[in-house]
Amino acid sequence: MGDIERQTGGEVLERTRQETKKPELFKVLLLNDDYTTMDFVLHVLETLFMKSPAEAYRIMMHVHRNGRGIAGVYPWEVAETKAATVRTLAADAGFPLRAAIEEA
Ligand code: TYC
Repeated sequence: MGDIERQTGGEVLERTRQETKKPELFKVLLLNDDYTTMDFVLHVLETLFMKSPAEAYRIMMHVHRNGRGIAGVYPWEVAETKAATVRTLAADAGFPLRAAIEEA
């Protein structure tokens, strides 16, 4: 008989410690501003977030009208990298486009 069974008279021990599982997926959000061109946002959505032209247009207009919108949903490391790349592309192009990450 194993140690645990000896100690518990054969009962199955249950794990009592609370397992706090980290969320698996994160939304990358684009934030609206008054200076980034619509064309640039479309370019980012098509090339970095791999959206079709129609879907990119839909997301861009949603952000334009509502202030923010979801560019994509990814595991943590991918979401972080995509958001960082948005910031680099925007800064290089001289636009203030911002990206944020949120639990999905
Ligand atoms: N509001 C911008 C404009 O009118 C367009 C825009 C859309 C900017 C989405 C940022 O995340 C954004 N040129």
